[in-house]
Amino acid sequence: MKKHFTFVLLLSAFALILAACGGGGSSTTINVTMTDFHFEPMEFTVPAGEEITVNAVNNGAVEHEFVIFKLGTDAGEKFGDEDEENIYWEVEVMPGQSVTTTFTAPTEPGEYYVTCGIEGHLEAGMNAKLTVVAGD
Ligand SMILES: [Cu+2]
Repeated sequence: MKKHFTFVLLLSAFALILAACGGGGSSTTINVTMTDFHFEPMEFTVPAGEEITVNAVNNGAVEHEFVIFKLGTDAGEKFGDEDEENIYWEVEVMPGQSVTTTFTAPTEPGEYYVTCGIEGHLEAGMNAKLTVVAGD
């Protein structure tokens, strides 16, 4: 009897750990911290076509952006005017500020390129990846 109880406890603990890690699943919330010059975390997974809440915090000393590109496009080696047409969605956050906003995730599953559109920030390492997965 005691053994069985321990086993159930272990299973519950395992399930909790899986839930805490997200189990590799998608989330309708993106929590991102921007610094000079980095996104933390650098990978996000969201369900296709859902409304996504973005909580973006800029802990840096300069303005930053979270720019999602259309599927199959990226900014190349630097962000320029020619990249504007490839932007799917973006938000800007002033230094020391935080912004909560929403956008609708793309309906097409895939890996979407994310960068900061402020000059020089892409080159400094501000890029990330948004993975869109098919919903239920
Ligand atoms: Cu930036």
